[in-house]
Amino acid sequence: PRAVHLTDYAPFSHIVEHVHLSFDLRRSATRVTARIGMRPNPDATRGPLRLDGEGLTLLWARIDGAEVAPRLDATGLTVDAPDAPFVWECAVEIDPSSNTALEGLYISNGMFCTQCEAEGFRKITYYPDRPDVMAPFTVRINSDLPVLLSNGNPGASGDGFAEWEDPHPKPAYLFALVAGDLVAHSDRFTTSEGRDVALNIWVRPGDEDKCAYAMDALKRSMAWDERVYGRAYDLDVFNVVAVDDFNMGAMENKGLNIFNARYVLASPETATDDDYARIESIVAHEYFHNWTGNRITCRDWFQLCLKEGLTVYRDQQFSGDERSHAVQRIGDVQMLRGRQFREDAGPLAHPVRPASYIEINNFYTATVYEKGAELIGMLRRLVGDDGYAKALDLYFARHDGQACTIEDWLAVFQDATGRDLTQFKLWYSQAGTPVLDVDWRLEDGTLTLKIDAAIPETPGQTDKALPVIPVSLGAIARDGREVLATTVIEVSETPTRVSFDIGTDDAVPSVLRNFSAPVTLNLDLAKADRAVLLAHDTDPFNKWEAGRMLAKAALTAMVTDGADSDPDFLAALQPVLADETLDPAFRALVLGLPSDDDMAGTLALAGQTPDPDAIAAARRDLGHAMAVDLESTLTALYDGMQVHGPYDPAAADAGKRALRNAALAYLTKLDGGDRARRQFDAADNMTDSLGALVPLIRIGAADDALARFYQSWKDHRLVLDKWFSLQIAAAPGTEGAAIAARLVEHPDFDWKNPNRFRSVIGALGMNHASFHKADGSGYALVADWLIKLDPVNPQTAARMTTLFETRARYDADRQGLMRDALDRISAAPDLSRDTGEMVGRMLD
Ligand code: DPP
Ligand code: ZN
Repeated sequence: PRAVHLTDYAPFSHIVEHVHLSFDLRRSATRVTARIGMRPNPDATRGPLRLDGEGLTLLWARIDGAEVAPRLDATGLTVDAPDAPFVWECAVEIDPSSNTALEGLYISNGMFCTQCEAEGFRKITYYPDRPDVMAPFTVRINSDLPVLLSNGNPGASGDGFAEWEDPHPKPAYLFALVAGDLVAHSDRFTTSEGRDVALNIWVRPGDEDKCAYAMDALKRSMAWDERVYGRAYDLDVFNVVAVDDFNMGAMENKGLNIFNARYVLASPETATDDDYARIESIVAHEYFHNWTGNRITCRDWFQLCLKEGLTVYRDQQFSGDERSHAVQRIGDVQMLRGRQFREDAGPLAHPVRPASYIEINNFYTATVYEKGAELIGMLRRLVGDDGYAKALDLYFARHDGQACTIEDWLAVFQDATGRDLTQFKLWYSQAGTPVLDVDWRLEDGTLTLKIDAAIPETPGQTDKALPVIPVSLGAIARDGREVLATTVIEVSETPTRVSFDIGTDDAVPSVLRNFSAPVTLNLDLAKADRAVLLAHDTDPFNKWEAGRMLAKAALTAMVTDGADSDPDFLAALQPVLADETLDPAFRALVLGLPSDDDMAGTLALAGQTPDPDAIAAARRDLGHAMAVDLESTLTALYDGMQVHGPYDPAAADAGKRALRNAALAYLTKLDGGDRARRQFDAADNMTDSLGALVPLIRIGAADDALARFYQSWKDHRLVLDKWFSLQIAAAPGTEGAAIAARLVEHPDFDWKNPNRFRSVIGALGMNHASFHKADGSGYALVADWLIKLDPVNPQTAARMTTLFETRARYDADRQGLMRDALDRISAAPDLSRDTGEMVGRMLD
């Protein structure tokens, strides 16, 4: 397959003025008739009309009413068209019932639904399937199913049909259609512009009692976007549909968002606090796309971060405002490090704006999304809050209705603030996580920092120039006073030297506050100095980070030198955990240890070869030492953080449950599971139920609880996903591989459902010691199943190959076994373009 290059962009030959689609829905023979008004594009080179199309049976085609015979090939058709405005019409037949790839029009549990981003529309009809072709759509759906939905506002409807009209020009990737036996949870919202909007969350009958939280999150998102960005909703209806079979999290189709059911449905009995938080952020994310993505879209798929980085940034801001900025930031950074830094350090590293791709679906990555969001945060730090607000106003005013580029985006910042962003722009084109080596000295009351910056090599990129890096810093005296308030410096050359008069030599620098840039920081601090920051830093991120660095140092010493658990670390933790002035959610984060995968990456970055068994053992031993050493504090937290009254998913109660359950996880190492079993028996919500079940799984004492959990929830898909995934992901030792091998035989392992597949095969990847089991059984099982899934659902298979992206970290034996697994996948007959590209990059 050929690669597509950013530099090859050319505008489409024609302008699409209007699209009308008519669907006769039938399970295995749906007929789609299109009538599309077009005219030559004065800004493009003249040529025949080329339309994308895949897997379509063309029944007839006409131009201006006269039958034509286009030249058909595997990826579309070509036809000569008049050098003047004309109407293209065609009818195609497609087979939704055999569409297991879940791209285009498919059937999930009897419901017709679509997924068009990025290039699924070409599986519905012939069309210029590219984001810079925007047009208003009208749609007619003919079907006996009771609920028929498409984008925009409802038009006429009656027995067996419904019409929809979307006045806002949109690219084809935002097209959506849903038809099924659905019920709505409905509400209304009046916008700041006075528009009365009908809100509906459509679900399968029986699920309507699980929509209230998503609806609440939607209304709060609508109000927030008006308040913070001045953006109001622009249609009379906003529909959300929950679908069981879905490759991604959710999709922002104009006026008709389609969601993976797991990110909509929640009740206290079935969803955890984390599920609620994720529902809130994804509902917000998709809603915010209405302006950042839909009203202003991307010129081409290389610009994906234009909508995704910005929209992730906006949803993170929203969640921070609704909950806690500190807790949100720590969670976002954990995710960034766990997924994006890992990606950036391996064979799949790519710039936030890639320069080429074979299959665009492979670039919906942590780099595009999460690092893309970090770039927005850095821009804001560089131009200030007012500059950011002015730039965003200009962006919406200047580009509404357009398909834009990163150049357009940066130009609004330059024009609104006068700031030259040439050096900043390097962030978009260079892969790799910059490393900052910081030397510091404190003499005569002056704190001096020397910062060396470099970006490691990544595939296809060796010599890199330094992008400007905003580094936020302060200093804390050893008696606990802040002696330097937060200041942002710009590292634009290497080395960069700065000094601050802080009036004391008895202080500790606090560098990269609030994680002001997505970089790796090497700053040599003594343990005692880190303990000062853990106790006193006014920046909550760096307060947490100080504890994390102590934990990593302790674990590293245990793994590499066979050291005992570090008593200084344990002593430094205790007062923070017991500090009643600190948010329980924050304290829960302080109590968490770095994951095995995080430790493996940390050791690899330090030039060592991580031993998965040794890492797991060190984590277990340190956890046990924490339990013993902190037992009275943990017991007090367990008893004191109990939440009374009806379940409320909001941050305050969720934080208490998080801290209480974190304490329980440690105490379970000491009490043989007595408390956990009692909590499991008494729990009236899923958070407390799993808060007890997971520690029991970890100590190998959950057989009875798991059996009861299965009996209670075997008919509830989303909860059963948890049952599958937790017993694999939390399995002690290296048992996860054998448990996964057993669970793939379970009658409820419906492997064609992406959520279920991920909750078994993906869950094994979340159990580091089991996936990397020395006999290679973890790798082999994943490879077997990816080979099996690939012909059925290439997108989900390709995504999961990333489990192998860390191969280079490990010892020669494991590397060989992982290569064998990749070789086997690569040799599979008729491997998809998706998986082929991913495996190819990893085997290069
Ligand atoms: N555009 C979707 C999202 O990020 C993914 N396809 O919400
Ligand atoms: Zn998005």
